[in-house]
Amino acid sequence: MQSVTQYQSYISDYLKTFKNAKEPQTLYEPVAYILSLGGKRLRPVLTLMTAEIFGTSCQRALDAALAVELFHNFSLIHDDIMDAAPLRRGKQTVHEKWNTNTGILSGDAMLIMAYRLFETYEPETFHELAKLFSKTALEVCEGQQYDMDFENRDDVTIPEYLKMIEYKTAVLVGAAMQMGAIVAKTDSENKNHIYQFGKNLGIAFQLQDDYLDAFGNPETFGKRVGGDIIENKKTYLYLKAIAFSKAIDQQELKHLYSINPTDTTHKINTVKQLFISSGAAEATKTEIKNYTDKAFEVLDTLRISDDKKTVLRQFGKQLMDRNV
Ligand code: GRG
Repeated sequence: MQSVTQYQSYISDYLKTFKNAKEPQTLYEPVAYILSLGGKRLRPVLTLMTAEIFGTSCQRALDAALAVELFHNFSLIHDDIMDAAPLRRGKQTVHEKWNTNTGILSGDAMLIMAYRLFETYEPETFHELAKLFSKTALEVCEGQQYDMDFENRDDVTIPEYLKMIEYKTAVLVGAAMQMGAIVAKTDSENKNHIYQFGKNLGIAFQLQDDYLDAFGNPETFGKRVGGDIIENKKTYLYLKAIAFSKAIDQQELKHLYSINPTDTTHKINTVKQLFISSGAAEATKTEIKNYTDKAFEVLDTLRISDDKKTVLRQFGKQLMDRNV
């Protein structure tokens, strides 16, 4: 097993060989740009790590890992367009730097580039990877649509919200890990269990993302802190705050989530205060831990050595404590 930093550097090195000058530059420059912004490379790291956990060289999993990262970056470009987000990874979003149509088309190209990377595998592995990828991509679309639908609803429940983040975010984390297992040709039980591990970790990861969006450090978070509040996004924090609050605070929260002031400072600060005083901030932390623990329970069912389980557990703990 190798360190996360080592896996990250394999991915960066591989990305350098992947980026060759192609025409039209107007299509490929935004692709190179978003990939150059880095990010944590969480998903491809998990693909490489899982491949090694199930006994194959992580080099064999590089194409699958890159496919996952390309897909993730494609979805970020499109998500930023949908959200009209100005910043991604602390830099201008693709549609801000170029324009919306460029963002759409370069994103589409990335999705196709991702599929093509599976062509490097033998037919059986190719088939398994492509099948998982298509299923996952459709679920991500469904998750995104639920997210958009929720913007127009006042009655979103916590289970509905959890389902939405499972689809929008967590299934890709599960798939990233299962891809490593597929490349390593482990048995189907291991493949299913590692998917469940990744999915639960992915739900914890998205809840942490919600938490950091409100309470993260603006210098390290890479996105506008308070972005979800400004956009009136009914995240886990909001739903819990509504559930826990007395009528008067509920009314204030609902009012704040119905306005779009030019100066957002007061709105962000008041909402954050209500998240804390209602107990929603603490409940979100607890739920992050619950989903991380759920992932750890799955570890017991995996047929791998204890030291490999320790590596996975360590990774989960780091994610739970992250601040970027
Ligand atoms: C699948 C065909 C198809 C369309 C995509 C736009 C869209 C539909 C889905 C959006 C999915 C999305 C952006 C979910 C959010 C996931 C998330 C938590 C992103 C942040 O991930 P990090 O923190 O980012 O890993 P870095 O920058 O570290 O890579």
